[in-house]
Amino acid sequence: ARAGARVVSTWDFGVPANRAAWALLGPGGKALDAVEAGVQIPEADRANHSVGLGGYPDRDGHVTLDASIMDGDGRCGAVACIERIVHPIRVARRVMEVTPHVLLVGEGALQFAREQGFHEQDLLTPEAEKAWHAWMKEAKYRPVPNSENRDYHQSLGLPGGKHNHDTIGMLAVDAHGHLAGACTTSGMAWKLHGRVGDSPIIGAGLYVDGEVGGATSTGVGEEVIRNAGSFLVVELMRQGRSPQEACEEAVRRIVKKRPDGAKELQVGFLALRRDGAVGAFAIQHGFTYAVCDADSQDRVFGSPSVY
Ligand code: SD4
Repeated sequence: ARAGARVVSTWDFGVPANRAAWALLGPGGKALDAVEAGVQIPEADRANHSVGLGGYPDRDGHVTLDASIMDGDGRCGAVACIERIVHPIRVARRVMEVTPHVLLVGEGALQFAREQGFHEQDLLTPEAEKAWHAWMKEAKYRPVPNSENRDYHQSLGLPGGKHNHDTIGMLAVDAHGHLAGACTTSGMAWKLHGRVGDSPIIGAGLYVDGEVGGATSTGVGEEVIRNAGSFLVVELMRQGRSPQEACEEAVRRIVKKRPDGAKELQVGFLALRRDGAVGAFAIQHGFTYAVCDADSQDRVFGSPSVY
């Protein structure tokens, strides 16, 4: 039997994002439209330092964004290292719909966005700039994963540090049984200019197969790319694992490959099977995800973890 519509997303900031997605899903809208609308909430939120506007810059002061979108029928689009556009997810969808390509990067992605009529603006907020200057003073010149950045943020006395802010990955199934997913981030704070994470890489930060389900990830993108994480989760579900078992196996594979047991790293996976079943698993304690359906719009769950 087909379950009703449902949308899930990473972290507690997924709650308002899910609500925006639900405004379309609830009345019978398409999963693809819902996820595109939902992730635009954190993209436009200045107080969120790991997605879109207000995101922390790279070590040279550029805010560069990564985003991808995928439909259950296999269509997908993405942009990586794009600057000056508040809603990279909308550009990703245009890449999917009006070009023969899947992924546009950097200057070329910005040029395409301009041609498509997107408005440009400076994405570096005074607050993010202040954090960048403070980081430069410490002169470590070392990128920090967003999941570790919380304490750092708090130590600077900046607001927002108490929350688990990171990439938003969102997966939805609509009332017609169609699946879609979206993923968007400003990536790792203080990263090298040009660094691309997992979020815009189809199969790493996001993967959706309408016959099976979808998966998305958050945390240190390099580890997710190395292990083709979201594709792995979906393939494991195809082979019969539950969404929970699939997320756990993908996390354990990352941990197993690290000589230090990934004690310092955070990676979390979130999966939605086509029947609406949800799973999540992370390396570190503290990963949360939000679930929204006809029964309840703003539930947040703590994911189980290795540590
Ligand atoms: C990335 N998964 O770009 C994203 C977000 C991040 O620490 O930086 N997490 O790797």
